[in-house]
Amino acid sequence: MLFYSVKVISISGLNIMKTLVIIPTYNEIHNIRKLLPHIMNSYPEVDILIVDDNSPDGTAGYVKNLSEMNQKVYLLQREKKMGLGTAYVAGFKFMLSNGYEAAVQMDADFSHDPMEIQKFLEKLKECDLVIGSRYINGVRVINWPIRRLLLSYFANLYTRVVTGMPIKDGTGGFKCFRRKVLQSINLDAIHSNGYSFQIEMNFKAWKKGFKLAEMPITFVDRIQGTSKMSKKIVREAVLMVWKLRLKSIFGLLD
Ligand SMILES: Nc1nc2c(ncn2[C@@H]2O[C@H](COP(=O)(O)OP(=O)(O)O)[C@@H](O)[C@H]2O)c(=O)[nH]1
Ligand SMILES: [Mg+2]
Repeated sequence: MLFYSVKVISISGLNIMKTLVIIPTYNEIHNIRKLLPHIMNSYPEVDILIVDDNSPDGTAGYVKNLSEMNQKVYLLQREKKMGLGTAYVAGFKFMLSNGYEAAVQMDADFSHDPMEIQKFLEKLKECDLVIGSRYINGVRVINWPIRRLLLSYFANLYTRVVTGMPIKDGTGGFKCFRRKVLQSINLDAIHSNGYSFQIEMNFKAWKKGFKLAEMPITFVDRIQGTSKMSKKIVREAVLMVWKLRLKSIFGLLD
């Protein structure tokens, strides 16, 4: 009797877990038109979910068309702009209820290089949450005004000191989660939005004892579209780190 051993090798050479790439969008039509085909061609085995907040520029219309032609692309359309954090929470819930093993989160504006996705998935084999880091092994940020770089750098230093979490880039948005991390965090209790959303997710995963690993990435400022960063987002983060620290001291972290 003959036995055949069949080895499944994916087209990109990655033998990966069932993966969903989640991308929140607000007025990203110029970027998403290039980014989606880029990811689809480079990683034919991953699924992509766009969470759009009714962008006036028609981002959702483009994604909807694509999703009707391609089973790998999904669109979650929300009524109005509700912030990055709740967009990710909606994406994570979709990921959990559809049986994915890994979730990659990234921005739509090419600040996060889609070619790095492969490295995130490789790294996830040794840990539970991979955090793309601009601030390990030097500083790798391209085209940001010095003002914004300093704000980000010192926000990270502040976060590290207040929370005690040993992460150099806790505010970055290019990350990869194992299913069990998202399953164990109470997503309904996540209310923060901008930078503090990233910090809150890292902190809760860390406090639950999951293995976090930082991986060097190069962040390039967007060329198309505009940033949705605001003073409100910075203020929210300043307070949130204290809330997290105090809640964890008093055992109130949900
Ligand atoms: N769905 C949704 N996406 C958002 C919202 N705010 C920002 N985004 C998206 O989140 C990503 C990061 O936002 P961006 O403005 O580039 O922030 P910055 O990189 O910190 O300047 C981009 O893909 C945005 O389109 C929002 O309120 N809702
Ligand atoms: Mg950006």
